[in-house]
Amino acid sequence: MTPTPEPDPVDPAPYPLIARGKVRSLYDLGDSTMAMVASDRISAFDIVLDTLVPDKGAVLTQLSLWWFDQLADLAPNHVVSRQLPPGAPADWADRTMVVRRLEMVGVECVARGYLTGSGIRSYRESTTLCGIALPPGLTESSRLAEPLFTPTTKAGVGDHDEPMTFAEVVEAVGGPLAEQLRELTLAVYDRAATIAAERGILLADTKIEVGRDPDGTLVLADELLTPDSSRFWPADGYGPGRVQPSYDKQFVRDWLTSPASGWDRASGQAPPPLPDEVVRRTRARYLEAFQRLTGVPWETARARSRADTATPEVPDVSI
Ligand code: Q0T
Repeated sequence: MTPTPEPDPVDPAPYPLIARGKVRSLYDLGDSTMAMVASDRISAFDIVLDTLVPDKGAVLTQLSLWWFDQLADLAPNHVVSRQLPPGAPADWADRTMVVRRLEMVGVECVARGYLTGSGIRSYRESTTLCGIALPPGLTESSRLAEPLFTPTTKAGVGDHDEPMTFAEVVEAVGGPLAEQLRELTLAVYDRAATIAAERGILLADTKIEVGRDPDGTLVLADELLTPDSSRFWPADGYGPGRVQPSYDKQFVRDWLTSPASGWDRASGQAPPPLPDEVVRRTRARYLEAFQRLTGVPWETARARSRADTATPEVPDVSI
């Protein structure tokens, strides 16, 4: 399978680059707006791989936009337009949103409904999570009695986010904002978990990025409720006491840790390129997650996105 071209960096860069994350980039469009462009890059074990997954950036962008619509009554979001900005490269189609520039909140806002990843590690060490005491007897993938706000610091590139207690969030941003962040994060989790459950998917946890507009209103930013920011588990086959298969990355992880890859995670070496078969199956999982959640097949959604975002024809008024 031929990977789609890298969306960024584009040479020559059409707009000034503001920020580059592992898989998304932000470009300055002026007037306090930015283009957020999602690449087809994929990470596994916290490493960005050399192999691209065709359409991943577009699928995750369209999924974020769908979630922003689903949650529009809970909070405003940073999306200004789905139109490609003038002069944008053709391969930005479907993977780009125009967003407003906000003052970002310096806390990673996480909600968890199940205990996994750093959550179960913290529980095993201290029976607590972000300073919250948990009952005994919980295990890997246990459902929590109620979803928890488990904020972390925003680490720099290469560093790991550290859990914060609620008191630490209060120290960092003040009591009123800390309360608002907890309330919004849990409201987003509750709504999304309900929608996902109706479609046979468990939302184990999610991380949201929150900004504030000039009057202080909280605004949902970045991507929302994608497999890169959240853990989605197939509901059938769920059971506590074991690690659940990842909806999207399981084929990648399985192959990288199998003898076939020849890669040793502990070696510090870059992982080898993924075989076409692993790329194809991983791409199919992203498309399946998109269709299961939104109810719309990916090809249909892409056709609609193209129709909605195409540069309008200038009417021909000449005689
Ligand atoms: C941001 C102001 O690194 C990041 O993104 C990489 C693409 C995270 N990040 C977000 C912002 C946003 C957003 N989203 C916004 N609406 N306004 N800053 C900056 N970095």
